[in-house]
Amino acid sequence: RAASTMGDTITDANMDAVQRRLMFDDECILVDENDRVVGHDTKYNCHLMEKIESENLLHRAFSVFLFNSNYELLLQQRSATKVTFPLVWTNTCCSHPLYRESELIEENALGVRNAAQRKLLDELGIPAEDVPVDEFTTLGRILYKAPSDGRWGEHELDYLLFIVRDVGMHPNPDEVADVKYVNREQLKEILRKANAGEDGIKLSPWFRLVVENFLFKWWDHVEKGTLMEAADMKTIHKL
Ligand code: DMA
Ligand code: MN
Repeated sequence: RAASTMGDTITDANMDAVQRRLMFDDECILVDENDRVVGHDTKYNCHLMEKIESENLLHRAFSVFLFNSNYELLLQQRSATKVTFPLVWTNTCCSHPLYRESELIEENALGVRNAAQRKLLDELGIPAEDVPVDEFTTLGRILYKAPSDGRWGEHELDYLLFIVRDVGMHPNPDEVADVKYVNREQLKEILRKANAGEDGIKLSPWFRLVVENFLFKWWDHVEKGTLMEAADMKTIHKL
């Protein structure tokens, strides 16, 4: 295939058709470092490292952490066809609020929560009624940059959303290779394997940042039902 001459980098020619459509149809929200909306651009442009660097493009994103009633966290392994970070293990669901009225609503991050509900259905087949937008807790925001390969990467202002619900699920194979609920000990074992390079397990850079900075202390709040106490929507953590 065409990519063989350039490692595994995905080119326009060999990009998966489903992922290509999303790259051009999804219009991401451009923000400044204070999360103020400054414009919009295609998902394609927002994830090209060259554009990110030359135009300092930063876009808004979200990361959902869904726990069941046993307080186990749902992880997903990204599909092999994802343009960025294929086959890495990560939190439940990640994507971008789009430049459209329903997903630009800033009050209590409702736009981001609407987008999260949309993508939990698209990626994991979780019905909207199983993840009501009012059930998400917005814990905080992180700003990070992470190359995926030579050509693609992330530069995001990422909203961290937690939800504790038992849900129905039908993963979409275009998006998701595998799913798994884990308790803390099981996640620590996955981290150990990823760090040791065992079983080919890789973690996404944003999931790693959340794990290293916040996840285990927030997990205590999940179990105690005190997540609101941990929320800080004033700070933007530059990681
Ligand atoms: C983008 O996720 C968002 C984060 C926090 C990395 P993604 O690459 O899974 O987006 P999409 O599902 O829209 O392809
Ligand atoms: Mn992104």
